[in-house]
Amino acid sequence: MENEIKKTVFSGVQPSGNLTIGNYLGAIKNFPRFSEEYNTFFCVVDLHAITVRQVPAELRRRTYETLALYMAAGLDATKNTLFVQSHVPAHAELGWILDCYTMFGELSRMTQFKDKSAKNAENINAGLFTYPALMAADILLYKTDLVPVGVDQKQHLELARDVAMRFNQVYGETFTVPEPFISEDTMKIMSLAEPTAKMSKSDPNQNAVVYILDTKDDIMRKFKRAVTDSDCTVRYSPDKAGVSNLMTVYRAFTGKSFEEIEREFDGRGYGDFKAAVGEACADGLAPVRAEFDRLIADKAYLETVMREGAERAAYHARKTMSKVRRKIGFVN
Ligand code: ATP
Ligand code: LTN
Repeated sequence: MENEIKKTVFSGVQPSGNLTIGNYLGAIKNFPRFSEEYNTFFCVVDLHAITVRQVPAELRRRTYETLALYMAAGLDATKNTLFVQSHVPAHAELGWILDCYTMFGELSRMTQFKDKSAKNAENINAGLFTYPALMAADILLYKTDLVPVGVDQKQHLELARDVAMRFNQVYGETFTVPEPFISEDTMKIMSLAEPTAKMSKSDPNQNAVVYILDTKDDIMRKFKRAVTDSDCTVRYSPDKAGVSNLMTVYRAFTGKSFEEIEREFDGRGYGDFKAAVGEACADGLAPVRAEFDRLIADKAYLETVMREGAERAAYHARKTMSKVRRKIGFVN
């Protein structure tokens, strides 16, 4: 199963809120396709989540839920290393080391930092600032070749590449320089209320966001209310952000092309179209939800998965860390 010839995939999701169809279509749904041909690591990044204040009991619950959602979306725990970031202390350790090879100016340019600082003006902590160096550590610990993420993470990936190359230049070949894998068709799902902004799990407007675990009624209602425009034709176009976003969701759940969708709804109103998007989304998520309900009821099993995942991850992380320590000049 695991061997040296296979390339490595790593990705992470924060247990910082209820996961959205943006997280699902942009990231998690794409993960299982790598299971067979790659060594895969999928991590619940709880260290990242505390860059924004979390309620302890909720953080713990969401950590289980995120792991269960990984599996409900099709990740088999025997074929993928599924684990929780804080269970492998090497992440924090390499994170610190990479802080010392990441420039203040680089971190200042990160748009996620700027966005999150604006949203959390009362808590602009140092962790929020150095977040991308910890993310680079996650990736570089496992000699990762490919990182499947939504397009919002592209800038962080570029930073991880720069840090890896910088370190390699100083100390000789140490880290694999990773590539992003961004699925073109679902790279950015937009808010239903404000279709020019990313759909985000931390959006305070619940109607703007469809959660993976929403009921069918909620899903239908949210799509029904989604912001569109006054022109009433289902057509994909940059000046029709709301409709185009709904078409993107519909395409992702049905496999139909934009041309097919335009033909299907030719001469029909937005009412029909929105109901169809809601149906397709609810139907697509139903099996994920059913499997999630089954998994979340078995905490002991989830804990076994976490423990075994952390052991496997730690084994690989240890190898990288001993190399890094030696190169830097730490006494063994
Ligand atoms: P937050 O709202 O707390 O900033 P988030 O919803 O952006 O969180 P993350 O845990 O930061 O979620 O992201 C997990 C993965 O989901 C990342 O790969 C990210 O690129 C992807 N992702 C998040 N939102 C979207 C979206 N709207 N469209 C496509 N991909 C997304
Ligand atoms: N920064 C990511 C979550 C994340 C991640 C990673 C993604 C943390 N570490 C490593 C890919 C690889 C986010 O905010 N979506």
